Amino acid sequence: MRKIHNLNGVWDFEFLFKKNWNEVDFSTVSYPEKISVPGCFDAVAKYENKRGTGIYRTFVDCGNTVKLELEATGIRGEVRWDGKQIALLNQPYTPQTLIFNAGSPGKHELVVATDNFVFSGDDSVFSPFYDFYPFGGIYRNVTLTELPEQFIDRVEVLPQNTETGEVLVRVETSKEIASVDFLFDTSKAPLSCSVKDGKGELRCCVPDFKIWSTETPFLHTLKAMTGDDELTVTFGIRTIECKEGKILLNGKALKLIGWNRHESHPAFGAAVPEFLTYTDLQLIKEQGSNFIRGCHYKQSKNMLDLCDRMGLLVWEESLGWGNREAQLANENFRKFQCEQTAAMVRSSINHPCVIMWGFLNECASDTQAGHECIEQLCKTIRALDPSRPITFASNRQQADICLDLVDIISINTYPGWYDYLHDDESEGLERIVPKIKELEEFVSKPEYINKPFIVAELGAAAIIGDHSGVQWSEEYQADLLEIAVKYILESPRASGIALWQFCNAKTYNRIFAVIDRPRGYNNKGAVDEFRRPKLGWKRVADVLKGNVK
Ligand code: ADA
Repeated sequence: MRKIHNLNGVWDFEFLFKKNWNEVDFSTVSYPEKISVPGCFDAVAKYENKRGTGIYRTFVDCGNTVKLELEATGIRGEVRWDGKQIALLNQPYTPQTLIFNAGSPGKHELVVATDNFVFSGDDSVFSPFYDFYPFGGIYRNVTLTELPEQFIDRVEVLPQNTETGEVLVRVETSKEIASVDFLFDTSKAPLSCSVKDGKGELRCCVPDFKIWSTETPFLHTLKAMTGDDELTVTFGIRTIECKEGKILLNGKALKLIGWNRHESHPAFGAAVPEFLTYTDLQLIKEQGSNFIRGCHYKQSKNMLDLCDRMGLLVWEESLGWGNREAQLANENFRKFQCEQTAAMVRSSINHPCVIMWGFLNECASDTQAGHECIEQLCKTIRALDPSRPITFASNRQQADICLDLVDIISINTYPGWYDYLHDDESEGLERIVPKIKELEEFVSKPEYINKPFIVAELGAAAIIGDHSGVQWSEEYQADLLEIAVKYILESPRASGIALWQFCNAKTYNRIFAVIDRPRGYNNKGAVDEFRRPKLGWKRVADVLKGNVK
């Protein structure tokens, strides 16, 4: 039988200021402090805004074959087991799963070194020009599972048909397993699936199934069993398709109204705890919104589990921001993008809340290198999951040459904000509807008319307490959000909008931050960084509840 060790808790810790992870001499590390896992070391007051490497240590009583799951760590680093390096870490926000022999049963040392340095090379995974902060630490859950000799590695359930309850079950196991039994929560007897070279597949109908939808987010479970191992996964039965310019959930056209949300909080950095995630999602649900774009990286398992249960719809995208042509042409960068995007899809595939995959926010999608890179990413995703539409948020608008590759056209636009620098606020607000109409006309060209269209970002900053009525005031932000949401609700062409953004989020202190990111924050949240609502938050709620005409 497998034995699961939850490794969240207090670990030994040392911070090496200004040292990269690969400059660490592990023989001299003395762990003078303790720190929480999950957590970001640079959200702890002492290390706030400092760059360096955090070295984390814990001990685990285990042995033989184990699976270590690190849900997310800082920018770069390594994992060491009993003093030896067993893996490199270079995919922030991406789950790392390591299966290895832990040695004989007893106490073993686990060390994770993780830094928060960014650099601007063409193959860099997190560049200093990204508009969100590169936190360091072990900022999501850590578990270690002792596996039986023959084990089930993963189980995927892809819903196929909401009338019959048909699903496609895919299983991966260790090599010697010849068959796996499956039991749904509603089954009377198990079904058997044969396995060859560690892979098996079965199409079947879930008995007495119930549909997953935003109003009735019903979840099923599937238990996979073999020899002395078993693994249970949760899934939902729903379909998602794009047809004639619309997005259909369970065959019905959707209007997506919601928010871009960063996993960020002053007290926790990127290690947003489950209770806070729940409060965020509850606010969004209660507002009447139904959609979250998880910008701009893979979302935490806690967040997706909650959205599954609450019936919120998610656009999940892999890490990227404003990547330039030279990066998109760089082989290492492309390899990194494909690897982390594949890891995201494999990790989130069973979540019914995820209704579309994305990547590379605002990249150079007006270039040939962009076309090649996006084509590779689409191929990578479709090979793993043909069931969900693909999109990316473009800011190249009419100059974009990659829209042929995706299922949904998504465009970021900031009318009334970046295009407007006068002191008569009404002029700025007058720009919103014409701008969205201009984009709608563009996506109504014959080659795009059958693809759904989403406004993936639109918003304005507001400083809580500023009631001047001009840019940066709560009133200006509220008016701008109201105009955009009202228009999208009525528009026959647009399938939705992800407003920018749910909460204020920490970004870098550098040139553009001095000009338009006061306090080192992106202040376009409709709630501030502590989740205190601005006027715009309430105004969108009123629009969605029909209280504003
Ligand atoms: C871009 C980007 C966001 C954010 C936003 C802004 O559209 O995708 O991450 O930086 O602009 O606030 O300017």
